[in-house]
This record gives sequence, structure tokens and C-alpha cells, in this order.
Amino acid sequence: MTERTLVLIKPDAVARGYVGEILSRIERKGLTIAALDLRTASEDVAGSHYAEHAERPFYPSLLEFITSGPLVAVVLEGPRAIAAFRQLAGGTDPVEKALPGTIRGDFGLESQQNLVHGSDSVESAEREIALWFPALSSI
Ligand code: RTP
Ligand code: MG
Repeated sequence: MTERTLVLIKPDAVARGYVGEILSRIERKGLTIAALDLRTASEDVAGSHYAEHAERPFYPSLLEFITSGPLVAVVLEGPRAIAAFRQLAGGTDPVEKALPGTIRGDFGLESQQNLVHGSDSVESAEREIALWFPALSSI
């Protein structure tokens, strides 16, 4: 079934010059880029994006990180796009969870600065696409 998912190439990945590498992995997997934009997230958008983590101890530092510089927001389309991108990303902790061959496993060291975000369910994808790309969400 064709799905959409919201991906963020986080500020650490942009600063380190991994945008091309990450987009290349997405394209080689066969996922389609439906929207793409370089922008710096506002406190409001970042807070809303990560609202589920509002009570977690790492939340303030996560917001500081995600708003710290430009990121690339992307909408991907394809069969099982949500799970397919999370497979490419690897687990949250780049050392303990993500396997070599994944984006986080190959390029990350820290649980926070872990290069990418991908929606974790159809409901999250709909919410996140509406937040980052309001003009796309009604299509
Ligand atoms: P994401 O939402 O960014 O795709 O990542 P995820 O599903 O793999 O991980 P999640 O549990 O939703 O956590 C969201 C983001 O918060 C940061 N984090 N830091 N310091 C820590 O222990 C910690 N744990 C999570 C990461 O940037 C993670 O991607
Ligand atoms: Mg998550």
C-alpha cells in the first residue's frame, strides 16, 4: 500500500554534509521524494513535532538541538514508506541499536544527534506532514 512519511534530515546531518548521502540512500531504496525543503525549525513547530516527548528529561535539549540550524524536511512516498524509511534509518541509539548499513549505524555516535527522523505510524505521518507541509496534507 502506498504511504507517505515525514523525514527530517536533522541539523547535525546538514552541518556534517550528509544531505546528499542520505537522499541518495532514499532514492536507491526506491522511495519517491514528494516534497523537500531546507529550513530552520521554529520553537513552535519543533515543540509540536516532539510533543509526545514533552515530559522526557531530554526534551529541552532535543528542542535546542532540532532548532539549532537548518534541517531538511522531506515527504516520501512509496509502498510501506513509513517502515521502509525507519529500516534505512536504524534504531534510535546509533551505537546500541542501529546496525551497520543503516544511516544512524554508519554515521552516528549519539542518541540525540542521530541524523534523521522518520514518522513511526500512519497517524504520526499524517500529523507531521500537516505540521511541516500544510499545503500537501489535504492532497
Ligand atoms: P525520531 O522520532 O527522531 O525519528 O527518532 P526515534 O523515533 O528513533 O526516537 P524517539 O524515541 O521518538 O526520540 C526522538 C528523538 O529524541 C532524541 N533522543 N534523545 N538523549 C536521549 O536519550 C534521547 N533519546 C531520544 C533523538 O534525537 C530521537 O531521535
Ligand atoms: Mg520517534
